[in-house]
Amino acid sequence: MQPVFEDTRLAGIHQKVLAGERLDFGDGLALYRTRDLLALGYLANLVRERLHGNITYFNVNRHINPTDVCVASCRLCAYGKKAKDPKAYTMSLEQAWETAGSGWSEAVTEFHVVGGLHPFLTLDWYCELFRGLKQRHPRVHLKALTMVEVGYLAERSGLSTLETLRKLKEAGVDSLPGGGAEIFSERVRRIICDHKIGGGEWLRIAREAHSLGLHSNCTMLYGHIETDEDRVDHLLRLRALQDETRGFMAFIPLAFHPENTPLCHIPPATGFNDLTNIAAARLLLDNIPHIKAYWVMLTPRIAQVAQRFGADDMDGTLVEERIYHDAGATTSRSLRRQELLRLIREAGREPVERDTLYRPVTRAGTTLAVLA
Ligand code: V47
Repeated sequence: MQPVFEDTRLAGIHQKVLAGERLDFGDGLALYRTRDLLALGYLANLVRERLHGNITYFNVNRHINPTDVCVASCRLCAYGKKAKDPKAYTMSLEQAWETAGSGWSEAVTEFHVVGGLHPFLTLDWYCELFRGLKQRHPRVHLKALTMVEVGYLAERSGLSTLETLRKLKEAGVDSLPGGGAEIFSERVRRIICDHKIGGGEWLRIAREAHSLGLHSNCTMLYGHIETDEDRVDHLLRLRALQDETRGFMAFIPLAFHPENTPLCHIPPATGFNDLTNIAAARLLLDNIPHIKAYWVMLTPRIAQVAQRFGADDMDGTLVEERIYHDAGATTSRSLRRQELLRLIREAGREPVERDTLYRPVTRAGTTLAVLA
């Protein structure tokens, strides 16, 4: 029996989804403008289950933020501090290596390393950091530095971004996280992050990373001053780059947390908004394999529901999250593997622990997801 769509614009999209046809800009706007959230979720879930069946991925990772000192003063950010701020911190290399080894590091398969744009830390310092991490934890995948940090390090070292990426890869970087993309619209960037590289630059550096065989993720920051058109434009620009490179592994929609930022007057995103973004992304990004429901930002509750609205990943254990917590996130800073398993199973999905490249993690021939 054909489902009946309250919002007639979704009926046409349903036909395209069934035929595996690509959605266009107008379809994207219809996805963002519908109030028939359950129909939207139904459509996104069709695609999600076609791609991943009943599996929900998660990983055992650790965030390392070596410094919160940042020369940029982005209005969206509650994390970055000026070097002279007494509350600012910068780890020494030894501290960063020690941080990596602390916590529940025995099963960690990924270090997620990002931080501020520090005025004095050099490309050589970062290369030493990564070499030291690899030496101490040779089996742990290094997902490190956003396109924004790469652009800044290139500028400061006088090298091209391609050469900078080459050096980082030589030092042990295995892939790049998806942060810093925000919203590609220049009008919006001028207001929320005018000190950052432009959207075109972000995409150019991602293209270069992919050309070197470095995979990356990609993100979009929503829930501030962007329009529906800005969101669809952002997603379609990511999709166009993915057609070229196939280098993106996962897309992560990030809800803006206004607390402690200069944009604190903006009301925070709602659950309706969160689920709409997950579903619209799944439907528009037909060439990006995974959609992550980042539980820290969404709350574990919404991240669970998102597994029925297009998401197939929950991100990981994190151990110590700082960026969202400085912006007032009230979620925990970490989740144990057992808790992630419970959340996923309760949502009726089958948990699979993955590494950064989405290969199932095995230990002595048994998947860790099964062991736990
Ligand atoms: O780049 C900063 C955003 C990003 C705020 O690649 C804020 O696997 C909301 O990129 N409110 C960092 N968002 C997080 C990120 C990420 C997270 C999880 C997994 C991956 C991955 C990447 O958070 C920043 C920026 O876009 N951000 N400040 C704020 N006040």
